[in-house]
Amino acid sequence: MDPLVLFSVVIFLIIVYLLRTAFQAGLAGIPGPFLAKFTNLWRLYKVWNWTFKQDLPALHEYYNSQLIRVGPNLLSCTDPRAVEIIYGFQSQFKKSDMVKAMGPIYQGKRQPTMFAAADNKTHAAIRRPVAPAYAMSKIIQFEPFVDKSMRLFYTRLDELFISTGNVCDYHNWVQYWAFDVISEMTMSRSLRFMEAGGDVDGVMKQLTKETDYRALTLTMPEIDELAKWNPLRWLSKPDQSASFALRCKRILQQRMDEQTSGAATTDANRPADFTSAFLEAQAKDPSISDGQLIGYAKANLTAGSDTTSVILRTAVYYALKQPWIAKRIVEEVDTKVKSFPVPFHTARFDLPFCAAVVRESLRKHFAFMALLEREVPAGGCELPDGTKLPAGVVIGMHGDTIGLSKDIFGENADVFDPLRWLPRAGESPESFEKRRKAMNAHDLAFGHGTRSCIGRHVAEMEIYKFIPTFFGLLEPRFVRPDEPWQLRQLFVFKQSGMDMYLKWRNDRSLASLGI
Ligand code: HEM
Ligand SMILES: *[C@@H]1O[C@H](CO)[C@@H](O)[C@H](O)[C@H]1NC(C)=O
Ligand SMILES: *[C@@H]1O[C@H](CO)[C@@H](O)[C@H](O)[C@H]1NC(C)=O
Ligand SMILES: CC(=O)N[C@H]1CO[C@H](CO)[C@@H](O)[C@@H]1O
Repeated sequence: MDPLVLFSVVIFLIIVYLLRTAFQAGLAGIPGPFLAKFTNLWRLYKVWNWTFKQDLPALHEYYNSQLIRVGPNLLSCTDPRAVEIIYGFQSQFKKSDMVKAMGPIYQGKRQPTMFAAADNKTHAAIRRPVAPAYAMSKIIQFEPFVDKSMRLFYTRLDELFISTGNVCDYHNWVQYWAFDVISEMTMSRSLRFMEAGGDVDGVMKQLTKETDYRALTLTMPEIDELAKWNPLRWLSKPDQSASFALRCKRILQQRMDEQTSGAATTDANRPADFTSAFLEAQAKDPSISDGQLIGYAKANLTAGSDTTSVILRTAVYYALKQPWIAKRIVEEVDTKVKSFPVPFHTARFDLPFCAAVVRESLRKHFAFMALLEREVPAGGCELPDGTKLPAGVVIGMHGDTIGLSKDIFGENADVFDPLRWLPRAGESPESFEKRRKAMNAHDLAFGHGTRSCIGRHVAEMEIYKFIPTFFGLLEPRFVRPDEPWQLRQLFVFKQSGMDMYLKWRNDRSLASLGI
């Protein structure tokens, strides 16, 4: 055949394919960026450029629609009424294919994880046996260990920054702390970031690399395939040879050996950590491999440290940028708190303003950059505004855009204002309760429904305790008070540039923590 004819045929077929993609049934009428109708490359570029999450609200505004098309088969929805339809306990929507790229790889095979399981059976099989380990009644047993790591946190801050007057890179230190806490809970071992005062064995760096890579594969899972034979040197696919995995593996192996040899019982007061829960699950179901256990632990460590530190940065940032907030936290702590670290129960139930700051931080900056994607089930669905979607279409909401809903969160939804979580002057208890319920039902910070965050209580214990303890003990001051923080937005939203000077408040010192 004439090469020119062949070439024309190929071009023709590509055009037909692109047009069919763009004008597929049920999606053709939904507005969105022109390129996004044809290819995921549009979104890949936005994610790569860190502007996907940031530009999403403006895109909805530009197209003046609660439903926009951000990929050939992907819709972003900001209609609060759709939360229950898409994520509710009764919903038949399953997780989209994007999560396939999420499972950790062990010995060349992708391990099924709770987060990444798409169908409800696999998901239930993974989640059900371990769910009890994440219940509040179990998590609260870890409070002494959270306290211990808080004491270490302040001891290190005192040594390195308070007593020397050096600048504290707060944005990093909260992550060291969150990491150490979650690794204590997961495997009764700390990764010792706080002791090192920095990265250990390049673990942190590796983790960022891995999550960055994941952010891109989530947009285009094909990248994962490409990376298998790695034609592009810059696309280095992270794998189990990485130091983080090796370190986890070593620690977990130790933990498992201890468990089997009975040595783990030396500390009788120690609550069973997640490793014990994994091991129990494995004893019941021997088909769960050690590799899976390591994958699980690693996934938990990543799920639990990046996200928690995002919220700890958000809360402290806005409290210092709007000094009335920090002032009010301090007043509340001074009247109600008797001991440090602030006990979880006090922090959660006796400090309404501090609790409101936590809720507002969770609302203001959703920790992930991606939509919470779900697939329209067989038979299609109808959205509250009457739009009908065919089966197989992927639809998602983003915590940031839903958080901007004025109907739900009030006219000032775009600003950080903890007061929205408290009764307003003159507001009747009934109308506050109604408002509060609506906000709770549309708060996507921890997701919603059967796939919502299983680690929520872990995160809440850390965050609720941290805020009043921090402001109760220290007087933080930004080094560059007039400059905004810097935002990195690939897989998780990550803030930096929160350098600060720290000093103890009046009569406070390490002794306030019983050290
Ligand atoms: C402030 C901290 C945290 C935030 C904001 C957060 C947020 C979320 C969100 C939004 C989801 C739902 C994802 C979806 O619907 O696609 C989720 C799921 C999940 N999170 Fe968290 N998370 C946090 C901390 C943690 C911690 C500490 C752990 C582990 C101990 C954890 C483990 C998980 C797991 C295993 C899932 C998957 C649950 C399932 O699919 O059944 N998270 N998280
Ligand atoms: C995103 O694109 C803009 C404009 O081309 C560029 O200035 C910016 O550095 C990019 N950001 C990243 C993170 O690549
Ligand atoms: C999974 O969903 C199907 C309907 O799609 C339902 O019949 C079944 O009970 C669900 N299974 C579990 C374990 O929730
Ligand atoms: C994010 C993630 O995958 N977390 C894991 C935490 O541990 C449980 C218990 O085994 C796993 O099922 C989860 O997948």
